Amino acid sequence: MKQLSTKITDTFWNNYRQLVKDQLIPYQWAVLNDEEQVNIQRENENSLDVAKKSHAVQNLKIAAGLADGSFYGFWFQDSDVYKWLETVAYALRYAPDQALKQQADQIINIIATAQEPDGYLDSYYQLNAPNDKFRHVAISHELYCMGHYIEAGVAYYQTTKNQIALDIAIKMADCIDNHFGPEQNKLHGYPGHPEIELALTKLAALLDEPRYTNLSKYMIDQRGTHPNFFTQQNLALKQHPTADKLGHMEPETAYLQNDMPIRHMAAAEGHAVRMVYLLTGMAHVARQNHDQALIKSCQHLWQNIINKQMYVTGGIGSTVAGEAFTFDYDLPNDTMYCETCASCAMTFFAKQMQELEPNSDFTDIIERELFNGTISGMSLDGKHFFYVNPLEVNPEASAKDPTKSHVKVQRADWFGCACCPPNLARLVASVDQYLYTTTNNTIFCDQFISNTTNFDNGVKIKQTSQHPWSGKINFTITATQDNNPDIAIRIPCWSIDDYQIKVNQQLITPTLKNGYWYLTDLPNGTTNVVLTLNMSVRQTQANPLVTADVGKVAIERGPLVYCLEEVDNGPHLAQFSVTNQPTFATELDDTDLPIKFIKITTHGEKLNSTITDLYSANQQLATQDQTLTFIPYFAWANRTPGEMQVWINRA
Ligand code: FUB
Ligand code: ZN
Repeated sequence: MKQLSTKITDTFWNNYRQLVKDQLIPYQWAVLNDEEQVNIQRENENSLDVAKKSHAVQNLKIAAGLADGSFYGFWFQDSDVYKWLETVAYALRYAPDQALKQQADQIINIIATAQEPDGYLDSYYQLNAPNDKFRHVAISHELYCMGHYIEAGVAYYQTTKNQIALDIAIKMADCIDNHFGPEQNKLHGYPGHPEIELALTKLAALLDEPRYTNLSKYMIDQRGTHPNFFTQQNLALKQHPTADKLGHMEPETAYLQNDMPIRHMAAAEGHAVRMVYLLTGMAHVARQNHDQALIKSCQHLWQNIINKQMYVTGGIGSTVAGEAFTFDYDLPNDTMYCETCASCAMTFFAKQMQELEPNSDFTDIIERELFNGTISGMSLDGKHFFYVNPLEVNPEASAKDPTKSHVKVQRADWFGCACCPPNLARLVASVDQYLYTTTNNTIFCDQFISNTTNFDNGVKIKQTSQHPWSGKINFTITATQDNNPDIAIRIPCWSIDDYQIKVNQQLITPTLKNGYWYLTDLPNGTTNVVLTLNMSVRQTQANPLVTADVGKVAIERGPLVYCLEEVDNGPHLAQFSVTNQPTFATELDDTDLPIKFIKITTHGEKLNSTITDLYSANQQLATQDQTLTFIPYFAWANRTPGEMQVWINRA
């Protein structure tokens, strides 16, 4: 069974999707073409020289022989253009636009011209080190860039049937297949930055071509084997010093997820985006190949991440050092990384896990990512971005403590390493792909985002709600053929103890399977289902092993995580606490932000900081009443810059 067409009718998500279509796509295009004056932020104290411009389109034009000049920017700059193209592919599905399509067709023609006859394309190597292709793949990002093109080419072909877009992708995949694999004359390697693995599975699925799945599987299984491929390439580089322009990298590390075969890995490790892109590819290969052992590895690492290494916002990556996972329960709130790309990656991974075996464990996480950790990466004007998504910010610390220089208080115009904005853009533009999962006999309703969707067996589902502000979700399900599928509706973990379902106005007593309620024996005609979820404000606690959160709570309502901001509450948020048995009030925010949201208030306490001594023994610190105002985490940093805090003390 297949999801044929989806029209999103949701106020919350249509606002974001229009923002991507009307603001972000043209803005990003202007930036990629160096036509927009942007102030590019230094990522942290130790980052390389600040970039002055993107130059990403120009790099491709130069590689295509259509312009003069030299390569500029990060060596994986091509991927920014490809992610833009992928976003356009999705946006054209909900907002057809001939001029935009022409722009995309033109860049595809440039990309086709830049591609070498054997399918290779990487403007950095073509312009800077044409004899050193695939000689230093631990660092080079050639496979990462081509992976991003393949994803874009597949999506653009699916939308427009542009054959050139698909042919470029096929030629790239064939080029990689000709160079990598178990055969004697090929490289027995895999990329430093996973991405190609998941891209190949998408191409394999589109073309029904097992060769690409096999190549992806080969790279997954080669990782962490001996002799170590990167070590061998490093040795060979000594004979070809020109290929070493990108510097040296330890060849066998947790950072690169190649210190052991991935099937033996007990915990997610290393660079967070790399780890989770790899897992996304693994889950897809595991499904395509019915590889039970690989499924087990995916499940194991999934459990490790969501139970021990994930922030309440859905963020992953606890340290700036290597943009990486650290160890179980290490979730510091003010030094973390929580890269926007890593939350996007978790969404991709969760979707692949859901496709393997539907379970609300996966779709709950997709919801957490969609409503919190991903969209916090973009301002409400669609033109400013966070790379790092903190759970606690003190502007003075960001300015003066070098270990917090990556924790920004305001979103930036752009980045030298600009992976995050286009990643978020492609996710928002493709959010319709996360609403349903279909198996042979069941349609799983995974997310509560208003839409009308047609399935290939004549079933139509219309979902309407004011979610995430209201918990009442209406489903109108129309079936017109015999042998109707079951309809399974997710009961989110945050409402599992208190929800109500009515079918054609009749209250029913539901039983759940893997977090879903099943409507079986769907009759022809129309069935109305009303799901009412519990939208009470929740005080969420962390496992006591998370030292950063001991004695604290996070405020949540429905799928949203909330936070305190200085602009509403005044400074010194660390002195604030919620009372033992707080009552929460909810009301519509009356500021003039472009998104209307529900804010939460409660009467809390603040430590009275009249004490002047740094330390004072045996004194009870006085407290004063303090109204606490919480706003959704995704909306923070859209007003006067200041402190922000997700976890708050409990009195
Ligand atoms: O290396 C390419 C991208 O740059 C990664 O995915 C991000 O984490 C950033 O390091
Ligand atoms: Zn990123």
